[in-house]
Amino acid sequence: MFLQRVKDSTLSLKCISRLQAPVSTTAYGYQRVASRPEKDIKTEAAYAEELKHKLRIQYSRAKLGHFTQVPPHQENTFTNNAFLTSYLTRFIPQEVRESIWSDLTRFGQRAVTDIYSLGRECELNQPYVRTFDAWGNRRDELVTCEAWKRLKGISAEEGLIALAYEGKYGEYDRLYQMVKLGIFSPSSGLYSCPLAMTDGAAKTGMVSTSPYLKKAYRHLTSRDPAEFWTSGQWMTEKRGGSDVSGGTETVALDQHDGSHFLYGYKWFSSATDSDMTLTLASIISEDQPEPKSLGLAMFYLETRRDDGQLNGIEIVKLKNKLGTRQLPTAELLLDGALAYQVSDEGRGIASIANMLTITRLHNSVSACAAMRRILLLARDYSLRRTAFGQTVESHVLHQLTASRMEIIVRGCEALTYHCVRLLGREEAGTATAQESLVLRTLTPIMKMFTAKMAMKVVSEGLECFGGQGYIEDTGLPVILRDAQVLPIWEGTSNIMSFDFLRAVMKTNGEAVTALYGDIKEKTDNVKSSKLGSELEKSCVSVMNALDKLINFLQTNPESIQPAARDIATSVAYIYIGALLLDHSAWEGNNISIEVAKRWCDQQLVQLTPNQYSFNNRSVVMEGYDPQETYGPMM
Ligand code: UCC
Repeated sequence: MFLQRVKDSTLSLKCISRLQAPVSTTAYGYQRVASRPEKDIKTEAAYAEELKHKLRIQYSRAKLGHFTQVPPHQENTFTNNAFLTSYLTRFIPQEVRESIWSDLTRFGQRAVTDIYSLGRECELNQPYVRTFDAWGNRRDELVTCEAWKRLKGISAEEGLIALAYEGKYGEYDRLYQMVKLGIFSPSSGLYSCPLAMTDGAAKTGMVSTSPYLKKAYRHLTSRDPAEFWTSGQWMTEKRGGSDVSGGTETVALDQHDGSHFLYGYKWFSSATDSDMTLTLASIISEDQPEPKSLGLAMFYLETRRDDGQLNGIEIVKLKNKLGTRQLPTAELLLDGALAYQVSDEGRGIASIANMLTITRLHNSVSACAAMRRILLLARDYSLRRTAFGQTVESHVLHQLTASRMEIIVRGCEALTYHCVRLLGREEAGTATAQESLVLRTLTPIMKMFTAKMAMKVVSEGLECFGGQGYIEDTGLPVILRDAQVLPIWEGTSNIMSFDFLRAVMKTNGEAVTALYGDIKEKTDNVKSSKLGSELEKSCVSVMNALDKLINFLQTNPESIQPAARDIATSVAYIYIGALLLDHSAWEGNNISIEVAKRWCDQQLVQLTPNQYSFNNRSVVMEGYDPQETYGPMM
């Protein structure tokens, strides 16, 4: 009897193990159970169940089924980006390309292997502050994971800041650096954020005569991890995220030896572990306890003293953010932080604005990179995932949806890398006056437009994964959560729209003339190219839209404030149209022609004139009753 039972159970175990049928992999890697017909499996399963019942075996594996989903595979984000590689082939001379291409290709692979793992580790081991030790001593120790520290070293070794300042490739240095940063950004666990501010500070140091900033510049642009510094940009205070001049309360007490002690509260200090920072304060002295009306000055400070202690800084708390959780963003109390004035009094905002141009460019590079990342993942997944009997990529509606996303991303990449190219030319001294004006005018438009599109494309991208796009441990939702900072950080969309108007006003309209001339030149060149007749209609659409916009600006000065966002958005659509046409005339293949035509077929002018004079406040406030509010939201 006993022997019979052992024999039966051996049989049953064999049956169960046979249920784990061999799995084969298709060309695109999705798995299927290959060898046995469904009928046999059912028979064996039923037989095994019967045996288990008969032998009174209590334990059973949960019935999870045989199918598992295959995750998307990561592609080389450089070599597999058809638009960017074509763009660089066009604009970077062959001898420079030969020198940098292998580095970008290698880095593209690294970004989806070891760097990706480090970035993911930063998301899974988020920073925290150990405010006090067990004995009640104030420590303010910011604890970051090893991966975060390693990413700092990698940033130095890979020259992610240095590349822009080494002067090796002249006007192509910036493009090379920003392409590399774009590869790094979506894998970097948000280390791209401290790098943005570091780059901004390096640029400020490059153009400054201050010995403090000169010293900092050497560290910020170093390739040696032991020497490399990152910088913060502590601009935001409780009263003012956008209104910096009206909201900065920090004061700098003059020590009459060239130094100041800063007292204030910085409300959003990202990259709290930076080595130095640039910040703003009003100057006071013992004889002058109230700030003078001159306005803010810019200050340089190192975050730690020589003994390693924080420099008159207390980390009050780390922010509990929707995304970018890998990044330590803190509220900081400045309680006598030793700092050095590095701009004239009243020139603080104008000086820190140098930094803003760079950080806003980083914002756009990150926006493009986030969109490209989700598109590449969705593209790969569509080849592996089967629904309704077909792979997802073979459904025509999916193809159209994904192609629309691709066109938006190409438009954003065209605008962003065009601005990068102009910056590179400006820094190398080869830009024309018109190019510098165009760069100043397009920077806020680029920042606003790419950030907004990133939210749209990344959200749509998650939808390509169905429910999986909503599941945290796929590593997908973090892309959306992190992208939401892009329209907010470094100036919201409305502030960017006003910054565009600021550039126009400050140049008495010359900026608009420069943009007009630039767009006209591009479309004229396209019309006289080999593809002129094919692209003629799209060129006319761009110029008609531009004329309509300029006519509106000239005839509706009273509407310019409420229309600021629509104006900025229209400029983005029109300028990108010209860029894509220009590129398709150069490239000449069916895909780039289709992309350019489809872009220009959209409504390029986004003005809504009859909305500007309406009392829009009344729409918003209808139904608001202050008597029926029940205390602050906690
Ligand atoms: O709040 C934030 C935290 C968000 C959440 C963070 C979570 C972690 C994120 C990590 C992500 C990776 S971020 C901070 C957001 N705030 C800003 O970015 C500031 C937004 N505000 C602006 O951009 C404003 O437009 C200001 C502060 C730049 C300017 O305001 P004002 O006071 O009205 O300035 P003015 O008087 O118009 O300009 C002062 C001078 C002028 O120079 P001069 O005197 O020579 O005429 C301007 O021409 O500054 C010059 N200027 C510029 N120059 C102003 N803007 C620019 C510019 N963009 N480029 C060149």
